[in-house]
Amino acid sequence: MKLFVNLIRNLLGSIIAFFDVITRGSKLKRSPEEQSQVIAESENLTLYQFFGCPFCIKTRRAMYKYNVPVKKRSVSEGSPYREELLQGGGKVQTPCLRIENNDGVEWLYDSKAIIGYIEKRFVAAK
Ligand SMILES: N[C@@H](CCC(=O)N[C@@H](CS)C(=O)NCC(=O)O)C(=O)O
Repeated sequence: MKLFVNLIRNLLGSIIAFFDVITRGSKLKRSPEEQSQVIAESENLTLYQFFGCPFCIKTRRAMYKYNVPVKKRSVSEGSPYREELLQGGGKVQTPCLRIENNDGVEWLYDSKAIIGYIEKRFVAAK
């Protein structure tokens, strides 16, 4: 039963992910200097996610649109990043953004909160 549910979930996720890719618009354009700065700052960000999770797709879509290249870690069953997320953030819920800054590490859950953070840090203020 669990296998069947996972199969359906992955199938639906793949269909959504496919439509996500073919309906993506263009990326936000910045000057080369500004984009280099964004790339450097996003080194400290990691998105813990599932490929087919609709909330993760929404979050990845926003990151693509805002041209913020955040590295991704899949937390599917058996992945070591699953345990990393559980230990660090406290629960296996995706998406979760790991933010490393001078004060330490913050684990930000919820697609809306993550997109808001990306907008505030990389779009609104620039
Ligand atoms: N409100 C959350 C919902 C996230 C959510 O439900 N994610 C699912 C995967 S699609 C999940 O991690 N479920 C496991 C759980 O909540 O424990 C968001 O927008 O990020």
